[in-house]
Amino acid sequence: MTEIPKNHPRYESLITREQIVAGVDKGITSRQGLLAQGRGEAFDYLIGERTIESAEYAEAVAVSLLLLAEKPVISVNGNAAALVPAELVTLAKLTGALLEVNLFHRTDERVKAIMGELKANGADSVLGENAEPLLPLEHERSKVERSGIYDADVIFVPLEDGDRCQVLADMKKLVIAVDLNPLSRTSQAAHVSIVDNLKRALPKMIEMIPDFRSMTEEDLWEIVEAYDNKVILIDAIETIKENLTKKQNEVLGIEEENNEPDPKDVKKMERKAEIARKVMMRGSDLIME
Ligand code: PTJ
Repeated sequence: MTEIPKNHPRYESLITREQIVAGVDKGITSRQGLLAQGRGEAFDYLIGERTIESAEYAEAVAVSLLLLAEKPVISVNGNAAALVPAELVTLAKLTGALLEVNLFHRTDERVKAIMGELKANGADSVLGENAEPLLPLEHERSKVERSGIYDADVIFVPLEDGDRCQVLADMKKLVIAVDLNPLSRTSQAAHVSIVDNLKRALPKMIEMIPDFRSMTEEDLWEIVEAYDNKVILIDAIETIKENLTKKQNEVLGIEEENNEPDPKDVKKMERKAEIARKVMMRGSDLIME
């Protein structure tokens, strides 16, 4: 592993690269996963390498759905296992979700390596080894376990490649995706698209859980019903546009008016049903039966 000095301006990003490379070395992450990480990095740069407010809202809705679900499953691929193995295990334990390895570049060795990594991080059991081609897809992602992803009502897919997300949605499952690219097929097909870096999204979701657990089911449903995924996608795209314009103005030497509200005046989105309703007064486009 290359030694990265803590004061390097791109420390976080470089450490993440090292984690992904280590994942490849351990047989967890595919070589294609390196390319996926590069694409993610580029979008993270455009988003501003921070959790935007709409992503935090999507994370809150995701937590609500996972707590409400009867059979939640967290689908794990090679990138997620390299970047956030402990957080995936914690999220599963706190929400009662099952963990299942599901890979695009599937080999038995990689499935076993990822299961081992999750177990080394505290998972009691991990599905994926006995997967069968149960999804209508022509590739290896079709292989899921009957008692896992196939039977799930809510599926959390941190990092995906698009078409399985659509298939799961067609099967009337609620899909939560984490993808830094708001234009990707995954983001467009998921019911809840978290446009954030996996490494920021998972800790934030875990931090929210104690508050959400003290809410009634009715309150959690209110949060879910008030949610409109299109608004979240539009906000992410708008953020990218704003960041690009800001950079363009910097290059052109155009001084911007300071329209930024004083941080003291910005009311943090409280994770409560009433606030969530006020933030996005839109009808739900989720399939809720
Ligand atoms: O482990 P496997 O065999 O299942 O393969 C996994 C990869 C990632 C190779 C496969 O799913 C793939 O090819 O994915 P894509 O099509 O490259 O899509 C990856 C998406 O994830 C892109 O839209 C990236 O912007 C996004 N992304 C990459 N890194 C992160 C990310 N989103 C959030 N957090 C990240 N760290």
